[in-house]
Amino acid sequence: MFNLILFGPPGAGKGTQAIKIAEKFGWKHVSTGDILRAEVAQGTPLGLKVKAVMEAGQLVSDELLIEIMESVFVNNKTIKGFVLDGFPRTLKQAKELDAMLAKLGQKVSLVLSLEVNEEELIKRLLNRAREQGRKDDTEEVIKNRLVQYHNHTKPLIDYYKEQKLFKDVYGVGNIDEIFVKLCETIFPSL
Ligand code: B4P
Repeated sequence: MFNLILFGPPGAGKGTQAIKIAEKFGWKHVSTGDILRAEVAQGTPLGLKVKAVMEAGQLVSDELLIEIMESVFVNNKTIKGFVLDGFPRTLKQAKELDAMLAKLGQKVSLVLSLEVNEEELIKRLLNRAREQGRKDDTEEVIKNRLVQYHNHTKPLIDYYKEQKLFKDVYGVGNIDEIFVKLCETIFPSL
């Protein structure tokens, strides 16, 4: 089983590229952002719990995310591979992910990071706000999401570099060209 983590700040193109990668290799795309937004949209008890947190651009608690991911792994034991998009986002989540995978006799295969400058990130997310009206894409909330990324998620780079699992790809430019670079990084022989 190939366990790919697609990594990067908000707006880097994780969601965009994760869908394409999952389709190409027949892997399962798991976006914790999409899972949480679906819970909010359906008004489930979990959705009601996380709505305000997400709309403020804060991170949802590690405990809830770990519970969600445990059920993803339990329910998809026969899958060929995963593209994890938006998880892990904290060191605690990363360590729990290692433990969850170890229980299944698995480990993280590769962490691919999309490198995009902050000006471009803000431009993309404000553009998405105009197109899709996502509540966490306002200028103030975007700034908060970037602060959360710098404080809680960026430290994971060193965690994965130490394990020699981390690779980065320049994420500005044409979506299809970035996709080709990502595929070549996943399987250099392609
Ligand atoms: P996510 O849904 O993961 O949102 P995101 O980080 O903004 O990434 P996203 O996938 O949306 O952006 P993308 O780069 O694809 O998380 C939302 C919230 O959920 C978090 O703030 C948090 O509250 C909660 N959450 C989720 N996971 C969590 C976790 N593990 N722990 C705690 N909380 C969690 O795309 C951005 C835009 O750029 C799109 O409009 C796209 O079309 C465009 N784009 C993509 N590539 C482009 C390119 N090359 N050129 C131009 N535009 C491009």
